[in-house]
Amino acid sequence: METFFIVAILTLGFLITFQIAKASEYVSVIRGEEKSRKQTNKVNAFMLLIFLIVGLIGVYYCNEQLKGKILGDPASDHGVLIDRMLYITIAITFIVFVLTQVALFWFSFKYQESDNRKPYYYPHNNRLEVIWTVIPAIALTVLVGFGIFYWFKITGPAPKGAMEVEVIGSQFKWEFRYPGKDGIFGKKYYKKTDGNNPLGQLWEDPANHDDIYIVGEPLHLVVNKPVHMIIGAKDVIHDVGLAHFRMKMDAVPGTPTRMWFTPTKTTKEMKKETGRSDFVYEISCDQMCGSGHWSMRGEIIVETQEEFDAWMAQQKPKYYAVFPDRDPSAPKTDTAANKTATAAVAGSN
Ligand SMILES: [Cu+2]
Repeated sequence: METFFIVAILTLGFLITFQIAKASEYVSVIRGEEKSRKQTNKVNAFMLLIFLIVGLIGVYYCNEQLKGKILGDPASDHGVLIDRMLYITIAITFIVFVLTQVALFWFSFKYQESDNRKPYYYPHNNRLEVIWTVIPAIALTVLVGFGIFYWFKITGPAPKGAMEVEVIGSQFKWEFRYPGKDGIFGKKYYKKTDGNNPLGQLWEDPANHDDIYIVGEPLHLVVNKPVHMIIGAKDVIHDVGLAHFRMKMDAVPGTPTRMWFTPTKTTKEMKKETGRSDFVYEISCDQMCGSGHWSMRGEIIVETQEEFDAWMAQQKPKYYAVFPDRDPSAPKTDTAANKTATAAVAGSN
């Protein structure tokens, strides 16, 4: 039904255009070809001027309308740099945009066909060609240079003492892993991935025994402490989108990617700053990754070190969920099954 309407509308549009063209042809025959052409030319020149004025007012109006709807100040150190780069780019391109558009439409109006003026044939000028090639090339090189500089900073080595977090995307959720007290991520092997071991952790690696696995709950970060994200994916390409921090990085299966930044405002501070009691930092998927792409919205809580430590103290390593009998905080029951499981794990070590 929808296709039928689209075809009907397109056919109707074509017919109307065709009829108008035919009608104007008859009119020009009646009025005289030359006179009619000159008149159309005048109308077109005037319309171009109107287009320029309405267009510029439109640009200003859209800007005013959407001003308050952008995200507000960035909440990370790199975000400040990224925003600065964005505003410099917007400033330069805006000046070029206004100058070229005004020149384009004003010239079309001002130098429209006139009986008192003869067009001057001016096909080529090397100097002009060089000027309008070299100046944009230099401007773009500077802008791209900024981008590359920040890219290397963001994807380069994180400062010493940065918090490490693994962020894994899959259809359609985010999973997080902290390296635990030893600060080392245990080894993984994708073939070990199953319902009980979502990241494919190798339990024989002792570094895995204290790794904290989080799913379906917010990621916790510490304010003013750099965080180094090691990013991966299990199926298709996803993308870690952290709009409030102005950070973004593809999550690629089989190829870990990384980025680091320092959150500069706690969630509580952002609630105050935005005046929204329901404010949360969001992690989105910025890559169209399938039918449930929209549902890959996760949350991040930025808090003080004390709050983070208190939260972390409540988390249990995934290892203990898989081998409950090895959990030192669990009540000890010396059953036969328990002994067998312990022996099996000890054997695999
Ligand atoms: Cu995704």
